[in-house]
Amino acid sequence: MRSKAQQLRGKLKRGTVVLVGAHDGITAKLVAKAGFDGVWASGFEISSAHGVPDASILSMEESLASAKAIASSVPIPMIADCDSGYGTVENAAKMTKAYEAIGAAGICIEDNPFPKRNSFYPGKRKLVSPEEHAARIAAAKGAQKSKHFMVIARTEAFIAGLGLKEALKRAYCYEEAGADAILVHSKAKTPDEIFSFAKGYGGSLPLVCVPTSYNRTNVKQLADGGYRMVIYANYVLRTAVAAIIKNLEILKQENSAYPLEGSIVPMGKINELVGYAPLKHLKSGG
Ligand code: SPV
Ligand code: MG
Repeated sequence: MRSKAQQLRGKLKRGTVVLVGAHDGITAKLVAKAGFDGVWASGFEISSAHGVPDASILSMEESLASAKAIASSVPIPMIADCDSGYGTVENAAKMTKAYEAIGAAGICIEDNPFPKRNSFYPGKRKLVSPEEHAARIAAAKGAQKSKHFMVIARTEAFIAGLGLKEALKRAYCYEEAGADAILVHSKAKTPDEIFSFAKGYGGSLPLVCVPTSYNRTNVKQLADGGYRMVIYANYVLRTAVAAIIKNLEILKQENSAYPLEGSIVPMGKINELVGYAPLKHLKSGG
């Protein structure tokens, strides 16, 4: 049987793939059921789901446990957002082995320092040198077992205000270090930055984007602009939070669960999602 990493590489060969962020088993199952190509174990979603900021507050082990719940809940490939690699090159190598062992099809490491801060948090930021990040990428590539496992190198050059030239320089440096794809992040309201990057990029790796701030640009436009992987990183959590806020307000106001009936799923739907089957062989009926 083809591994999930092989599945992902196969899909990438055929066209532009779409991944959606999740933070636990059930949200990953919903992403898979909706028909997306893969699931993104989002650092932002996983941190937020633990009630803490996306700023290297969770340990690698804590994030890994969430990623394991995600990977083991779905038949589709998972790429794990591994932030800035949890420290030194040795940490990056250890982390790669751990993520591959829990069933990740690939990981993504960004050129932020450790500890990192989410790309959309305000304030000035300084990236690690291209050489330092290239060393993390090389360490990750050296640590993987299967040749199909993917290491995505992410540059935050645009996020840090360093411009196109620096973004391209970093991409070539990470490609040279053995990366399997380049994720170029941007917080611009339009896709101009990422399109200029794709136009200027003369390397051979598939390009990956995260259309959060330029959300009017659809998958077809991103594919036409040169992107082979599109990650909708945080929409599941934001959808859930919007629905929860609304219904908790109603519950508090009405002091009754009845008004929620039309806007919640029946318990049977949850049972179906998690694969609950009554244990008929037990005398009690399970
Ligand atoms: C994440 O989902 O954690 C990401 C994407 O890294 S972003 O939050 O846009 O940086
Ligand atoms: Mg992240």
